[in-house]
Amino acid sequence: MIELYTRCHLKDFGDLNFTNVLKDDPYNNLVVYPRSVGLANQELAEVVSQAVSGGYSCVTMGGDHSLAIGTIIGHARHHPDLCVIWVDAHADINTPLTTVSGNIHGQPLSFLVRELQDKVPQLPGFSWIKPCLSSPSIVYIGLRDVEPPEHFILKNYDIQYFSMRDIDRLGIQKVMEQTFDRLIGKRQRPIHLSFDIDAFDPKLAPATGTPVVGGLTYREGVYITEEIHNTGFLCVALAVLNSLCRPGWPRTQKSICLCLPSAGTKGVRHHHLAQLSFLSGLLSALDLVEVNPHLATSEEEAKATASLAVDVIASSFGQTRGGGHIVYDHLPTPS
Ligand code: HAR
Ligand code: MN
Ligand code: MN
Ligand code: MN
Repeated sequence: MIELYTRCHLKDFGDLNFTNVLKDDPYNNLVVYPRSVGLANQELAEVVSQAVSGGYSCVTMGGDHSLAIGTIIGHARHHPDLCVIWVDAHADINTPLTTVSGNIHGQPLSFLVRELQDKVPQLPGFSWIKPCLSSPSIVYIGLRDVEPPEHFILKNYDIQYFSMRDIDRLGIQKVMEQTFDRLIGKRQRPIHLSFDIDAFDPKLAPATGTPVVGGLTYREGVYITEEIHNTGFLCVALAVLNSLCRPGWPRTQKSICLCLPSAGTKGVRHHHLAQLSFLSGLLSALDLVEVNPHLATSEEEAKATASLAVDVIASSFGQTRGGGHIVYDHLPTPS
């Protein structure tokens, strides 16, 4: 499906088998499986960095959200200037000292944000980790279950977030505009999209571990990924327009948007741009996490959640609700 509608070339890097470290006692009698999670992420980082260095946009399907430690570190080895869009009901930025649950899936970002490191103790199994993100390079979308220490971090470390309330207030289109202004307004950077399926409303995505009422609609979720895909389109459009049209064409995204319709009259066909768009693109890595069919109470629930995940991935790579003409370039003529 993804290959058909987007013409992406797909390579399956296979499943990773992780070893559970024996005698993996909790850190502080609270944080569970630190050595196993640390080691799994160390291996994951290696594979992701290989995939990204091979020129691929790397999709990682989980598994829980602690895997973002490995995917973001691996991604950053090749693209140190990356930015992160974190779509989630939760902020996942507790430190090992603020967590109440002890689950590492509620803490991954705390290990990655440079500015936070004097507040983060080193867990056993985590000594290989090098923080690779600065706090203004993260934008959250969909939050509605944020604990007080996490809220303190978001406010005091200059991390932008759009809660469900902000989406109600602004609408998803403005949210995406402001997200891109923040992350790629000044310079184009690779995007790491970390998408937790629990960002969606539990009615749509019931098969997940920590559902929270009041989540994204299908349309809001897919709009987010369509817009992320479109950043690539604009990026390539910019390159094509710059090389074929007027030198010194205004370089802001908004002006490029306006420029696109006139590109055809300059001899650059829309079709041509569309074909080029998937060769580039700012989306450089995608995590799709917290889908857990075992937690479904029926087969329908499991299937609904999984097919939602497929739509998130496909629309991130160019499947559009408006239809695409990439695979269709002429109409049959009556004889
Ligand atoms: N904030 C809670 C904790 O730290 C909940 C964790 C969230 N669960 C996830 N991650 N699915 O997004 O434990
Ligand atoms: Mn989990
Ligand atoms: Mn999460
Ligand atoms: Mn979550």
